[in-house]
Amino acid sequence: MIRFFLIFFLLLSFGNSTIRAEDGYRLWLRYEKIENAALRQAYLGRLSQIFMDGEGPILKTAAEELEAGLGTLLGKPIPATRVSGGTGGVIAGILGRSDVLGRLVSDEDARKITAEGFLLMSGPEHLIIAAKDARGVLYGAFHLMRLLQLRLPLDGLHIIENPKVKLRVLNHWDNLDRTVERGYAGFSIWNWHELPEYIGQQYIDYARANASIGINGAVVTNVNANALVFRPDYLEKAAALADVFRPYGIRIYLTARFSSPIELGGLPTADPLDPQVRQWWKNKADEIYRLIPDFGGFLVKANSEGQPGPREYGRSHAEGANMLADALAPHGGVLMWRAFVYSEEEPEDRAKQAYNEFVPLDGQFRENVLIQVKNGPIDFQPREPVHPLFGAMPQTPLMMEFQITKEYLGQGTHLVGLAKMYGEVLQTDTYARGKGSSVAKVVDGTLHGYQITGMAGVANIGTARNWTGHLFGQADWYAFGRLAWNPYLPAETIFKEWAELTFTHNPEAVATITDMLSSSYETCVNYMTPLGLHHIMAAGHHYGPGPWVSKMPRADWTSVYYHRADEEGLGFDRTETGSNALEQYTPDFRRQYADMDKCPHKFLLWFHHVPWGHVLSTGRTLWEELCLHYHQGAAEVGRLKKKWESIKEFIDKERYRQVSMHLEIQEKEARWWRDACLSYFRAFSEMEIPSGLEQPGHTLEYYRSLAYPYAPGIRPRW
Ligand code: GCV
Repeated sequence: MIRFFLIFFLLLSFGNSTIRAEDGYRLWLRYEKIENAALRQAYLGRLSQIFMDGEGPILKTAAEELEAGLGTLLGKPIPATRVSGGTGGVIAGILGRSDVLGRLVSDEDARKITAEGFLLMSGPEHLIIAAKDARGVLYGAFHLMRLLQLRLPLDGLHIIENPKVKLRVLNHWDNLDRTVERGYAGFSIWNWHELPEYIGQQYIDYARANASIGINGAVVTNVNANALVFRPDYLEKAAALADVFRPYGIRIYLTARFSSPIELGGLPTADPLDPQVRQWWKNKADEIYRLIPDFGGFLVKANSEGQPGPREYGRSHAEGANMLADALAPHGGVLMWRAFVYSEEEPEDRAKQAYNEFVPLDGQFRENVLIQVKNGPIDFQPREPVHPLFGAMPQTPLMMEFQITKEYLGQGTHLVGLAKMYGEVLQTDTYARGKGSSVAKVVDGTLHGYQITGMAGVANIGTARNWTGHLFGQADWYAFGRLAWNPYLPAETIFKEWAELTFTHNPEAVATITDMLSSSYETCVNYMTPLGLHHIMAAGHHYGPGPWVSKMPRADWTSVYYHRADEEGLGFDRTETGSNALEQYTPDFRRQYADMDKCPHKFLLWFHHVPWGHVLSTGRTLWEELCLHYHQGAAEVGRLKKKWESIKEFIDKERYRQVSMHLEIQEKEARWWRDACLSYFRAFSEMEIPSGLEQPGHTLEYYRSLAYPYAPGIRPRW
């Protein structure tokens, strides 16, 4: 009897330890059963079975996803079969191949669907998912399930959705040793050591999650690249990942280290005009395509921050890029070449260098080259004006590079809804072709008629059980996918969707989460870098404030280079009297920022060196305004916490706790940012923090003395 109880007890405790509560692993794909029986019945009227018309790995995925997703949502098995002539249920497939769909979809609708797009249309007893290709069917399937997850009606449904951007790609800054540069969610999800044999479930779930938001490419290695990935055994590992991604419509890409012909091929040079070098790359591309027939192509960081490149041989970025593009072209691969370039010797304002390097090359790149441009001219700062290149390269496809991981926006512990920032950038008018030339129109190709278009997001994914470390980091991954599909989607729409898919259907809670995400971006800018300040974080790991950083191997890695605080004032003069970086923008764009008194405050110190006592349009001096912004930002985090607390009853325990703990850290760190920065700038302004505002709790020396050598995400070779 005792033995029986012992076994019973052991089983019970083992069972308990393996039953997981809501831990975030399921992301926005939770597919909880629809509680409302009448609604379930209404859905079942059209979704009682699935006719998947056609074959192939991606259609098979679509069928399986529908079967599993609808089955759980509707609480009843929904079997998928090949089309058998029936008319009820979901009828999904590729137009032109299916008689059934051909009869149900009008020519006019069929004409409107483009590559990877889909039609979702409801009839009396059926629901059609029609596309021109298999990916379109898969995206349509996920869209349908999103509608159900959002409890939206299917009556009279008639949606045509086409992706506005062709390459929707995650960039992983993941190293082969599993460290992640600027990664705050643990180690890399790619376990290269165990590949190709061991295929972790996370690879499959990663692919599903991406497909569900329309992401169709993944660069799995760091732009600070390692030539080893081109060694045959590593290529086999990459091929194994490609096999996992393929059924989800995702292509794999690799970063190409420009010096690979030397490091791996034993050649004496990597000169892009050298015939042997060109042949080496051609052979390497052929070898890759033999293993991975749908390989996407290469992403390259060249002549930047120590990475090798064509400039070492006196060749231009176009010559370097074109050599690699030529190797990929016969296989249909693309080359993504980064514009994040600044020279070691260049005394020029860093914000101007990429423009100077690339604009003269406009029109010189091969057709399969995209230039990948960060959203702003410096480096993913909390807020930057848009990169001047977006208004200046009409003949070269420019792809957007956003950072999803929060290197400069609170890393792994701050809640900051990045869709707000992405939207602000995408909606900015470049005036490249007169008013209405938004960055979104440049990126989606409508402004200049680019043939290929793309958007890249530096991933925030790691081995953390909830994928992103901070649970709300999932919202940034989700938002990136949704905006890459449609750069015009309002941030609030995305946040609302994510809140409901991820947490609850309670309208009050959804509204609160949407509000938290929407306001958090401005909040973070205020407590870190208000009024156009930038790059004033601690050196190396970029964790926490470091406006005093002045000694680094290069001046443009220091904070003092960017804020230029002196007894007179604060800010970087980028007008005619300073570096004149403003000149790189179109005249209409420039006009908004040239005059210190008219410049929008959010970019005031980006473009101007403003005297401390200068009275701004608010009636306050620069110093007072600065103090106010820092204080408002820190206070807002307190309000974020209160908002989260107000919806406690609607959130499951485990995830509620995770977010609460991170909000505590954020509040502490926001105050740290505020007090450290104001203590530092006060030494220049020689003015007091206005009475009525909380004074810093410590001396400037104390803030300067804080050191965090093991802050995560640091670049291994700094
Ligand atoms: C991948 C910044 C980051 C680096 C990053 C670089 C880049 O400098 O701090 O970690 O390197 O941008 O985008 O290449």
